[in-house]
Amino acid sequence: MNIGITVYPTYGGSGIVGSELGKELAERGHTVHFISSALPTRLTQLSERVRFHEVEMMSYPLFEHQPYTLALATKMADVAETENLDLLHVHYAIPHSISAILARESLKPHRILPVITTLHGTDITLVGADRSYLPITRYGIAQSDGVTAVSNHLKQATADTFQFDNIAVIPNFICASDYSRRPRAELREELAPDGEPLLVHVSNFRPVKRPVDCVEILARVRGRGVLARLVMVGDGSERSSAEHRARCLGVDAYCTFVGKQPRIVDYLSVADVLLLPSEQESFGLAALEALACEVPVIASRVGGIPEVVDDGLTGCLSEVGDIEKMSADAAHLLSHEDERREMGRRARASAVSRYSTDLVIPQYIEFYERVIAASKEQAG
Ligand code: GMT
Repeated sequence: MNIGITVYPTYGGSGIVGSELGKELAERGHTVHFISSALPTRLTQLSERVRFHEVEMMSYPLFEHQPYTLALATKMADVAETENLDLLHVHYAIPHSISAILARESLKPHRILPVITTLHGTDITLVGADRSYLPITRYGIAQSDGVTAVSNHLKQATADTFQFDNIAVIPNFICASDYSRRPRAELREELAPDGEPLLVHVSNFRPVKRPVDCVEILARVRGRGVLARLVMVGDGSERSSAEHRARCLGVDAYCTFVGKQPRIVDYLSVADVLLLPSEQESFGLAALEALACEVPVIASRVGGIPEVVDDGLTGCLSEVGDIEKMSADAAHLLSHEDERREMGRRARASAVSRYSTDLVIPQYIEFYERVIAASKEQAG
C-alpha cells in the first residue's frame, strides 16, 4: 500500500506513535509518505519506503495566523495524486482529520482517498471537548472513513462526548527488541553516584502530566528513610514549577532535570520505578515503554492506564493527586528489591505479550484493508 501519514512533528505521544507506525509499515513492504510541517522527530532516516513531504505555507500580511489546515489539505491532495496514495492516516483529530477530509473531497470523483483518524487523547478529552472545537471535532470524526482509538477508555470517552462509537481500538505498541533493559553502568553511576535507588519521570511536562507531584513524592519517599533520587526526563511549561518545588522542599540536590532526551530507553534501563501521576492519560505510552524495560510503574488510576498497568502486578495505581499513597508505594518498591525485580519481570512479559509491534501493526494493516475495500464498494 501507499500510505499518507500526518502527525504533529515535534511534540507528544501521537507523533511518536504515528512515526513508529510508519517505520514499521515500511519494514513490512509498504511505502509511507509523511505529510507534515516538519520532519517528525522520531524519523531519523528517510528511504525509498519512508518519504517526507513538507507542508509549504505562503505568508501574507493579511494572515495574522497562517491557515495551516488549508495548506496541509492542499499538500495531502497533491501527494495523493503524485504518489498514488491508497489512504490518508492522520494522528490527532484536530486539525488533521479536517484537512484530510478536505483533501479527499477535493479529489472526488476521480480519486478515492479514504481517511483514517486515530484519536490519541486530549484531541477528545481536552481540545475536542472544548466548545470552540467540539462541533468541528465531531464532524472530523464522523466524516472519517475509519476511526481508531488507542484504548477502550478513549473509545468510551469519544462515545460520551461525541455520541460516536464506530471506533476500532488499536493500542499503542512497542518494539520489544528496541525497548528492553540494558546495562548502562556509566549513566547509572552519573545519576546515582552513591548507588541510590532511582525514580524516573518521562513526559512533556504539561500541566496534565503533574510533574510537580513527582517532586512531592521524592520528598516523601526520602522522608520515609529511603534515600532515593529522581530523574526528570523531558521539558515543558511545568518544568520550572517542578524545579522550584524541589528547592522549596529541600530535595533539589537529589533531583536531576535532564531535559529532552533522544534515547529514553537508556534512562528506563537505569530506572527502578517510573512515576506517572498524570491527571489524564488515554493510554500512557511512557508507562508501556517502562514496563517493557522491566520498570514497575506508579501511576494515577485514570483514563487508559488501568488497561496497561495491572495494579499490584506490574505497578501500583492511585487516585489522581494521592501523593501520600504514591510515595508509600514507591518507598515500598524501592526498599524491597526482590519484589520489585519480580514485578519488573512480569511488567516486561505483560508489555511484550500484549503490545509488541508483531501483534499491533497487523491490526492497523487489516484495518486499512477493510476501510479501503469499504470505500471502493461505496464508490461503486
Ligand atoms: O497529550 C495528548 O493527548 C496528546 C498525545 C500526544 O500527542 O502526546 O498524547 C496522548 O497520546 C499518546 C499516544 O497515543 C498516549 O499514550 C497518551 O496517553 C495520550 N496523552 C493523554 O491522554 C494526556
